[in-house]
Amino acid sequence: MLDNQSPIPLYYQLKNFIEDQITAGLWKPGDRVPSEAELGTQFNISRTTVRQALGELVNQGVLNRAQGKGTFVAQPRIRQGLTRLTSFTEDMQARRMRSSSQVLRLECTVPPAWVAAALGVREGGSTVVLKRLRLADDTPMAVETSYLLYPLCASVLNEDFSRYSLYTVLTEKIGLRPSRASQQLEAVACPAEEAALLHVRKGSPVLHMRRSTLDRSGQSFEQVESYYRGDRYIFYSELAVE
Ligand code: 16G
Repeated sequence: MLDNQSPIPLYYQLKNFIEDQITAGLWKPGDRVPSEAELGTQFNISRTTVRQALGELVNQGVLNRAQGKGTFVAQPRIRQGLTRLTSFTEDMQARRMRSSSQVLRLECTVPPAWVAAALGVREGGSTVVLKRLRLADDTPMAVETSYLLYPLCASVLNEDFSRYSLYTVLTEKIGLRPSRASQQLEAVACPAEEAALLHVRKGSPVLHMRRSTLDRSGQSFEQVESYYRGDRYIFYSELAVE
């Protein structure tokens, strides 16, 4: 099935073949991919060639390797636009996925310096901190820590965020409607604590984000720090000249 005479390298032809199997739905997320030896025999190519094809697909996140178990077709990633201000709950609803949260921390706290500066909290002043593990269809996707203005948001301390959306509670109970936000993201190696929560290896690539959310008057009421799984998310934006 691979063409020896083609100027296209054999490893690249095998890579295309595997991607075609996945696109056609013949190999499904979670399916085990044939071993290097099996693919080598099937296509009459060397194991080095097979290894190169599989290695590139692993690096691209198309396949996953599980130590001692083999190579598997990766779960499809969530494609998340970066232009609309939405909540995790809304994002999952739009994909017909079930969102849920584990509340890891909800209390009044003295915030880190970057939060205090951004929210205009005086030295020694407090914020409400809400740290959650966010899950989609029961799979851990992100760890989010939100710092909220205090005492304005004090009533959220009594809410059950394993069931309710923060943005819904802020809008309906406090009249704080998220209207604008600025957000930055960078790739980092996943710290140990977040790795355990997200079920990824410590040091694997994750997207570290900070968001500053403003209300209609332009006041920032929320500073968020999040770690999103690099193997489950693609962030994209559309660009135009001007
Ligand atoms: C999103 C936001 C987060 C916000 C949360 C509210 C990012 C990258 N994401 O996950 O800032 O706090 O939505 O979600 O910052 P909720 O209304 O579903 O609780």
